[in-house]
This record gives sequence, C-alpha cells and structure tokens, in this order.
Amino acid sequence: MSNILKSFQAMDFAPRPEDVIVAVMGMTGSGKSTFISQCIGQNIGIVGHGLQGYTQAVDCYMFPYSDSVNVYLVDTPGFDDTTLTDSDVLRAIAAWMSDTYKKEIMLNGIIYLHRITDPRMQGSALKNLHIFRKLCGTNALTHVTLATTMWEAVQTLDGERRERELLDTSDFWGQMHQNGAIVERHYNNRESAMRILEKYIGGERTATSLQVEMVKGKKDLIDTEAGIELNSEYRKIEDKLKKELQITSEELRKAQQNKDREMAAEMERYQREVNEKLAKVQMEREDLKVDLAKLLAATKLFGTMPRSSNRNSSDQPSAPRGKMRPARKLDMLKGLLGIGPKIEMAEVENEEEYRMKKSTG
Ligand SMILES: Nc1nc2c(ncn2[C@@H]2O[C@H](COP(=O)(O)OP(=O)(O)OP(=O)(O)O)[C@@H](O)[C@H]2O)c(=O)[nH]1
Ligand SMILES: [Mg+2]
Repeated sequence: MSNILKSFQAMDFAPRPEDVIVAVMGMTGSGKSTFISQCIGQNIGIVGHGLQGYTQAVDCYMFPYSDSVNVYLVDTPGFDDTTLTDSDVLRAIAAWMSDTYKKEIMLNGIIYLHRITDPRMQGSALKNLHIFRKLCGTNALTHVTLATTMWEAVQTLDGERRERELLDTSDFWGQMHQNGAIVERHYNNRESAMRILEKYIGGERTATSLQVEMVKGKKDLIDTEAGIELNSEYRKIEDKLKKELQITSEELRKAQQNKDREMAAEMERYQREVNEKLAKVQMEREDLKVDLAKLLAATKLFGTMPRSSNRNSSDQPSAPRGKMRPARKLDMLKGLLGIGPKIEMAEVENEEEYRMKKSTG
C-alpha cells in the first residue's frame, strides 16, 4: 500500500501534467469509497457498513496507472452525512478544490455515483444532486460521469426504469446529460470501475465553478452557486421551524388559558427543542460565510467537526380522559408541518432496511 497517498497534504500533492486527478462524489453509501478501492485494486479499509456516513473528510488516494501516469482519486463525504453537517461537507470540498486550483491543479474528471436501488429521487438524493450540479457548473459537465451503482441488487427491469427516469427528468440527470455529462452503469467490479475511470486518462483537465468562484471570483462560500443552493435548503428548514414555533406558541397560549399545565409544560419543552434546532441551522448557515483564506485557515486542511446529535426521547406522561395527549398533539402538529421524524426511502438501501429502520424508530 506504500504507493497510496491517503489524507491529502497540500505540500505532498504535486501531480505531474500527465497524471490524472478524478474526484468521486455522491450521496452517503452510494459506493464512492468502494469504487476507489476497486480502481486501486485492493481493500484499503475505507468502505462503510451500515447506514452511517463513513468517509468524513476529503481524502486523496494515488495509484500508479502506468510507468508514466499516476492516478489520484479524491474521496468525498456526501451532503446527507449522518455525522457531518452539510456546511462541513461543502467547506471540506471547497477547501480541497480551491487549494488545488490555487496551485493550478485541476481535475480530469468528476464521477458522481447514485444507487440504482433508490426507488425515488427526492429529499437528500435531490439535494446532493442539486448542490453537485451547482458546484460543477455548466463548463465542467463534459468532464462529468453520472454513474449508477448496485445493479446486482435490483431487478434489471426496475433498474432500467429508474435509469430512464433519471435521464428523462430534466431536474435529475436529464439537463446535465444534455449538456455533456456521460451516463454509465457501474457493475461493482474492478473492470467496470476502470472502464469508467479510463476515459479520463490522457484527457484535458478542467475547473469547476466552485473553484473559479472561490479563487478567481474571491467569493465567500455562501455566495458561490453551490453555497447559494445549500443556503436555500437551510432557509427552507428555518422557515419550517419558525412556522412550527408560531403554532406551538399559539398552542401554549391556549393551554395556559385552559389551565392545562401538562400540555403547557409539554409545549414549552417542545419550544425549547425547536429553538435549539433553529439555532443549529443558523449556525450551520453562518459556517458558509467564509472566504478562501478563512476557509483554509479554519479547516487546517480538511479538519471537520462532528455534528452533535440531539435526539432525546422522553417518556410521555399519560393524559386525563377525553383530552388529547400532549405527545399525540405534538405528533399531529409535526405531521401537519411535514417535519416529523420522517425516513425517506431514498435514504436507505432497500425496502427491508427501510422497514427495519422504521420499526426501530
Ligand atoms: N451490492 C453493492 N454494494 C455496494 C456497491 N457499492 C458499494 N456497496 C456497498 O455499499 C456500502 C457503502 O459503500 P461505500 O463505498 O462505503 O459508500 P460511500 O459512498 O463511500 O459512503 P460514505 O463514505 O458514507 O459517503 C458498503 O457496504 C459497500 O460494500 C455496489 O455496486 N453494489
Ligand atoms: Mg466513503
């Protein structure tokens, strides 16, 4: 494994003009690290198991492709990571991309992986794709490969139908494909991985929109196209939380008026919870307000902070007869607003896992 360069260090990263640099992106669990291991041809211990995001930083792996060409593969965390915030992920990717661009090192290709087992493209799958699209920009699209993984885990007909939907929907892969992105199927073995990768050997390099915006345009991350996209996701969450606070305040007022102390206490507890969530979202948005210098200084080359999870389940007291239990009322409110503890099919690998995850809460 001596010729594999892990944990990118800017000073060690000096690819020659003939070397090939390819970034691998996509949702958590889409198979990015697996793809990289397959290209390298050995298990380098970077593949995850289970639903938790595994790759926590931007790492670069090198392997000699021939006597004259080394290939550098850049592993990235997904935007839906369970441990990192989306801001952390964008900051880490922006830091890597901008630092290399500053040194005039560009990318030969970007491979975006997507699980064909995901029955629907929504929620975090769509968010990932939208941020990816903005991060690339139109110019880099001719250097992009959109590849589906996990074909052996679907019925071929289902896979083909989903692939057609990806291509036929402009907002999914349609527009990117029309603008030059190549579409491939990855069959989970080295031969397939190398077939996808080899297109970039001997090819030209390109810059992504994010690199140009941060380095040449001297924009803060929040003002880049990718930053704007992520910021708008944060705004949507913030709006929902604020609406939730409004409704909860009204419920609290009613409970106080009716001298329903139990309900009032529950509403107050819930308000605190929502306020904490709101503060967290606002902090994550603040994290995007960085320029290149601050970003590189703060991340000290891709340091990322774990996200604190704050999901306590509390025992619910029983309610007097004829009254709706506070917990049920809360669930109803959350349901109305669409912010309950929801598990999306697109976030798990298959239906069995979905059912398991649902039944364990
Ligand atoms: N059946 C099948 N399993 C795959 C394939 N690619 C990856 N996996 C499995 O899917 C799981 C996640 O793969 P990873 O390569 O860690 O995914 P990742 O995209 O790097 O995930 P993060 O690091 O969390 O962002 C692992 O258990 C892999 O063995 C594939 O093409 N087919
Ligand atoms: Mg990984």
